[in-house]
Amino acid sequence: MDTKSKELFEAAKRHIPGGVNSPVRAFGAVGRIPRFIASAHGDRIVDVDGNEMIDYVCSWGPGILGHAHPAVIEKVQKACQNGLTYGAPTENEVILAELIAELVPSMEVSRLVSSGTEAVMSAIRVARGYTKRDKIVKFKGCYHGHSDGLLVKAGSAALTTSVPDSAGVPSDYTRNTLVALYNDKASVEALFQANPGDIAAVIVEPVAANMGVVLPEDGFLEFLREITAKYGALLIFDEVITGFRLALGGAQEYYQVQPDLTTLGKIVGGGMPIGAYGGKKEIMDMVSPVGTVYQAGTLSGNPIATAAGIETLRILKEDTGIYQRLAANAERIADAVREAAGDAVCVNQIGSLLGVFFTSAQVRDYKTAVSSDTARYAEYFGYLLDRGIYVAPSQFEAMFLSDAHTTEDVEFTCSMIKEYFG
Ligand code: KE4
Repeated sequence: MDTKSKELFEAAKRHIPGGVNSPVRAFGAVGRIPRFIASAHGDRIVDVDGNEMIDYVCSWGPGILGHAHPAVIEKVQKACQNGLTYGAPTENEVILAELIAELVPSMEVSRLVSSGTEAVMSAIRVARGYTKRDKIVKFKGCYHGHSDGLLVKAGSAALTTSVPDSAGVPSDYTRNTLVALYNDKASVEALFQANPGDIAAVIVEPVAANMGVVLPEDGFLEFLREITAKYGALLIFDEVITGFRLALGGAQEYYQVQPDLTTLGKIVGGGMPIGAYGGKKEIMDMVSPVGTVYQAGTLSGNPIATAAGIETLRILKEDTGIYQRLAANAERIADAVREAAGDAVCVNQIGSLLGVFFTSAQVRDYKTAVSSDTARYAEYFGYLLDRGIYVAPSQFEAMFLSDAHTTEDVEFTCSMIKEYFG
């Protein structure tokens, strides 16, 4: 039953584009009315019609501890008593920057912003300022937020031409964005050979989680580290999803590959709007007011968001057993899908991230990801939703686990998945 969601959706569409403040929330890819959420605690979310669901979206990643974690809420409520924002430096920002540097050693110096998009656009600007080069390399199927220069995908000319995949982005803004293929070393090599001395940076999701979940093949990340160093380009790990999720130190700890710059979002804010970018002091000293790369933000590092971020990272730091628990639950679900669906689906899982692709191909890149049957995924989504299980409303997103997912809820999820594939 979704009466109230339907009413709210109609009202929302009168004053908000598509009725949502972020496109994926509109459930367009799955052909259902989006559920308007009223509350969330632990691994459950409750919509405005009172439907309680087990949540595997976790707000697209921030919710690694589960919703409304008491200690985080307590810190946020306490911070609110002292005002919401000052537009001036605070102790919390020092504490969070120190925590980031401790947990992600490559981020010796970092700057807080208010979203992952802002973190990525700023890191790209720093890379260009530091190398005095204009071109950047991204990978088809990787998403790095909605800044103009990154809203591109390879055109039919494949790797070396890029056309904007959003209206309103002048082609001039994307001519410096080159597109390679994930897990395809030759495609990266070709771009460097065609643009020697012009590439400022390669930006990559160390685990791609925006074309569904696609893992880096052995040696791919190490290859990116080597080729960027060889050509004097910077390596940027976009860890907005993987940061503090794949390990306490993110994908760079998990894979033991150290980038020059890292972008963070989601978990670093504990559910409040925080993004961050950072790297070696030598590079980050490019950033104003020290250096000549300008970047600013009214609410950057505000006391409420930093209170949530600090408490979240503190809990993760104190209980690293969480990563084994998260992986065990994700593996349990991945195995259940494989067992039930056989070779009708490809399941990619790493740590607490998993992706279920309706294709018999082994999904290793954009091409194999888009070979999936999205209509079948929509049916799978609806079947689970109707039984109180809320997974991503798009084939090309990830399923997220939190530390609040109970064994009982994971087992129920597995039983419903098995019933679906029946
Ligand atoms: P935000 O600006 O949405 O905070 O972060 C952008 C971003 C940057 N880098 C990566 C790897 C990301 O996954 C994201 C945003 N992720 C999407 C989910 N795939 C956010 C959900 C949404 O767009 O509503």
